[in-house]
This record gives sequence, structure tokens and C-alpha cells, in this order.
Amino acid sequence: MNRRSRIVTPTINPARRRFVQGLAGGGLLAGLGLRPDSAMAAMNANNGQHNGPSTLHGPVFDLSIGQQGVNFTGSPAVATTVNGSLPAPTLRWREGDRVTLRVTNNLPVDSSIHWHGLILPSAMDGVPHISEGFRGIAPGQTFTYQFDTVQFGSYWYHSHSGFQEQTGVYGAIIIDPRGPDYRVDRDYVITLSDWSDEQPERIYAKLKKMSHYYNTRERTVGDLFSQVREQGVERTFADRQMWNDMRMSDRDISDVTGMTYTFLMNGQTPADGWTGLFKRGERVRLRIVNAAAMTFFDVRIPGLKMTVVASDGQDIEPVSVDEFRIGVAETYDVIVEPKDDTAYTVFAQAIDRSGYARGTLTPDPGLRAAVPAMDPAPILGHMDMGMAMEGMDHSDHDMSAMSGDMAGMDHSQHNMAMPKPGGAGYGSAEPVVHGPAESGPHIDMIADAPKDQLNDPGIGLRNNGRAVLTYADIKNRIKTPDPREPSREIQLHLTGNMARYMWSMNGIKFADAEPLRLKYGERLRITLVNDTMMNHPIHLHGMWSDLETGDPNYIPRKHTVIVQPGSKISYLVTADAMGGWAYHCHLLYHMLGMFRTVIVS
Ligand SMILES: [Cu+2]
Repeated sequence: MNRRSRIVTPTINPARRRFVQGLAGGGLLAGLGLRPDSAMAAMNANNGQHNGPSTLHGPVFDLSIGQQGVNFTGSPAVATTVNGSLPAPTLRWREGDRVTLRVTNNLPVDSSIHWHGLILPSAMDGVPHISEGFRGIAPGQTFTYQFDTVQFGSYWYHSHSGFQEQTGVYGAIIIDPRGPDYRVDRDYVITLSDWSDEQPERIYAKLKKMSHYYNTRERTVGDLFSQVREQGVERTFADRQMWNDMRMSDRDISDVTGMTYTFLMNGQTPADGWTGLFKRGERVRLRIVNAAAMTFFDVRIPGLKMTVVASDGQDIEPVSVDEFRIGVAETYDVIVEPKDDTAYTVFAQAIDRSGYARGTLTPDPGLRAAVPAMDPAPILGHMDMGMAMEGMDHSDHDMSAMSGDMAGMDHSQHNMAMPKPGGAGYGSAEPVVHGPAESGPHIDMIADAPKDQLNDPGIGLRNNGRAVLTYADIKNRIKTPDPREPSREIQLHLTGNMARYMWSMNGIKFADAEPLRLKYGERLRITLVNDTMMNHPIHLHGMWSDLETGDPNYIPRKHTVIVQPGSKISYLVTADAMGGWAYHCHLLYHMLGMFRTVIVS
């Protein structure tokens, strides 16, 4: 691997090479675009970054949303971009600054920008018809956002109108602290996203018509024979009968896959790859933002340990890992210290292994590292359906391995902290109750025995021989800002019917739902129960989700929380932000149904 070579040496299984690797040299089309000047600027070397979006420094920003010709796959397409750049320019300002962002909409339809993870007044949050007095930005109009920055760290911004997030309106935000920061020699943003040449409306229509449309991994006859060989006829039959009865597939990991997506790293296709430079011995900070519409990524840099130092912009007690999963809309900051004069691949495989985004950290722009093979595609097991662990006898190998982990987890927790069930920081002690709206054709599953799975790295990452970050590893670096016990608990179920592609909360879709009302100043707990087979990244606007990972003194704060299939998870919220806020699954095509308005008054 020390060879100086420009050649990418893919070792991936040819059978899995179906995803759209993209075009080398693809990206923004300067010739077709409206603003070729900024497109070129975006391609220029930038702070040791070989390619990727440029950085704008605040406190005053002018952003213009428009259309831009791109070519990521060999076919020209039209993206929606900010200042002609995809991803949008990185915005950098300072904690304590009053920022002004003048956003002009040059699209023929309404647009908006939401500042994801920022604590600000409702009127500045950028969600049409939910943020106070905000109805979106009409074509040709400029909306001026202005607010005081009360935080620091890595965040991002994106359109909250239509499906514009899918077509390119997303970018990173870096807020530098007034106080001391991690000392590093290099500081790079890594924005992950999923590009499709198909119009998002078309993708959505296909999913509505046939939810498996993009799932090319249905079982084959060969799978049947190998399952019979491993588990015997009876167990194989019982297992398959269960899946058939439910009219579900145990391969449904992602709704939209590499069949249509080209996965991008800083706007670069896997064929090209983003490149960041370093000198041996330097400390390099990577701010990873998952700006994808629908894709979870598992991120690793073979040969390098990553020290995770922040989650969703918030400093955490540093954790050293080989790999982490990043849900849609989450951000993680890691520090790496390459000791050798060699190139490293930044490898972000999609959760369903239908493709990957790729970049390179290298001392020399001409040097590349091998691209690892993708892991086997995960298969859903009983735990992912929230079934009781006793029912585990005919589960897959993943599962039996997990039972050991779970036993270990319970044990250690009891020994360690003597948790007060239901106490702040420890999660819910309330029974799981399925409401009356959770039956009918719009619901295809309920979790009988959903478990806290804080210690579980998630499907496809269990027992893979690498140290994988889990939510249980995340502890705040500062003391819990609001140590109050929750005065009440709201249990919200994430619900849906995969086959009909209907998504909801508590069995009720957004259009039919009453807002969730919070009392100003109250401290409450929200427990999310996932009655579906998918991971949902749930994002509460305007207030922190204080994730209960088992230590009441150092509760980490997140803006987006992954709820694993068939599991439950709890966080505390201090309702300290007046007005209307969006609260929703951040998977773009789930959002229409799995959404609530939160009103704090
Ligand atoms: Cu969802």
C-alpha cells in the first residue's frame, strides 16, 4: 500500500458493483451552469483540500439558490445549488456572532433554508408554515435570516422545501468557539450525500407504487438452499413464512439504494473521490456531515483510528473507534493522526452496502490507497422487529452473537451505576403502549418488546471485528446543563406500512395530526418506540435532544437521534424555545407522514 500509484485498486465483489460509481471528473458543469465562476471556485484547491466546496466566512453571507447543470453519472442533469456549488459553500462564523444570511431564491418554485442543529428563534428556523411567520421564500425573493449564535461546532444547512435537499441544497456550517478548541493542524469538512439523476418526485412516485422498487436484494433460490443447509427445513420454512405473512423482506434496509444513487463525498463521485492533504504526524480534524436524503453511512479509514470528539456539533468525551454509523442529518467530528507517509481511504459505505462514498487523506495528491471491499449486506433479524429475545432460536447468526452482547450490557450497567429506572439520564421506565390508531392497513408491524439498544452498533455492524461507536459511548464533555428530573413523558411511536410506503407517528400521519404541545420551561422526556423495520433519524428543531445514555451527570445533546428498528430510545428536552418547531424523521421520503409540529407556549 506504500506504492506510489494513481491507480485505484478496487477489491470489491463484482456482483456488488452495480451501483452508480459515477463519472471520473464529473460534477458541476461550468458550461451549463448559471454561475460558472463559483463552480470553478468550488473546484479550486482550498486549504489543502484538493476538491470540494469553498468556504465563506461570516458574519454576513449572501446565498443564492438556483439551478445548475451537473454530470455525476455520464448523463447531464440539473441540480439545485447554493451559489452554484454542490455541496453548498461551507459557512464559517464565530460563536457569539450575530449572523446575517441573505438568501435569494432563483428557482421557479418556493424555497427555504433551515439551519440544522442551531438554537435560534422560531422565525429564523426556516421551515415554511411552521416557523413563526415564515412562509418560504418565493421565486425571485430574498429572505434575510439574522440571529445570535449561542453555540459552536459542526452543523449544516439545507432546504426545507419540497425535495430540494435531494437535488443539492445542502452545505456545512462551522462555528468556531470563543473559548479553546481542539488543537489540530488541518480541519476538513466531509459532507456525504446521495445523488440521483432521477427527479425526486419520480423516486417518490415509484416508492408509492412499489416500495421494493430500488431493492435489488430480494432472496434467490440459492439463498433458500443455503438457509436450509444451515438451519434445516423446518426453521427455514418458519422463518420465511413469517416474512411472507408480514409481506416484508428481511433485506429491506434502505428504501432508495445504489441502484439510482451515486454516493458523494464533498460532491465527488466514488470514481473521483475527494482528496484532503496532510503531513505525517499532523492532527487532522474531520467534520463529517450526513447530508444525504435517504442514506445512512458506515464510515471508517482503514489503517487509522478515529477519535470521536463531537456529536451533532457538541463536544463529547473523546472516544477512539475504527468505525461509526452516521444517520441522515447527524454530524460527527473525529481527529486522526496519520503517522506514515501513505495515503488512506476515507470509506463511507451505505448501510445496505449498495454502494459507497470515497475520499482520500494523503500526503501527496497523486497518491491513492486501496478501496476496501464492502461488508456483506445486512439481513434483518427478530431483534430488529422488537420481538422478545426468547423468540430468537431461529434467528440469523448476527442475532445469536448479539444475545451475548445484550447480556453483557445489562450486567455491566447493573454493576456500574445502579441506574434509577426512569430517573433523568437513565431512560424510560414506562410500559410500551400501542395506541388505538396503531392498527389497520396503514400499519404493518408493532414491536412487542422493543429494547433500549444503546450498546448496539446497529444492523450490519455487530461483531464485525472493528471497534464501532455506539450511542452508549457518547458522554457530554460538560456537565448536564439542565439536571432536573423530567416532569412528564411522551411516548411516540414511529409507525408505517412499508409495502404501501405510508409513514406516520402513533399511526397518524402529519396531515391528520394535532401538534405536540410543550409548556415553556418544562423538562420532559420523549421516548421513541420504533414499530417499523427501518432506522429512522428523528430530528427535533429548536431544542436539544438530551440523549439518555446512562450517566445523569454528562448527558450528551443531539439534534438528530437514530431509532433502530424494533427498539426504543429516550431523551430529555428542555422546552426553552417559544413558538412552532418541526419534529420529524429526516429520511426525505418519510418526512411527509412521519412528522409533527411542536408548539412551545
Ligand atoms: Cu423514517
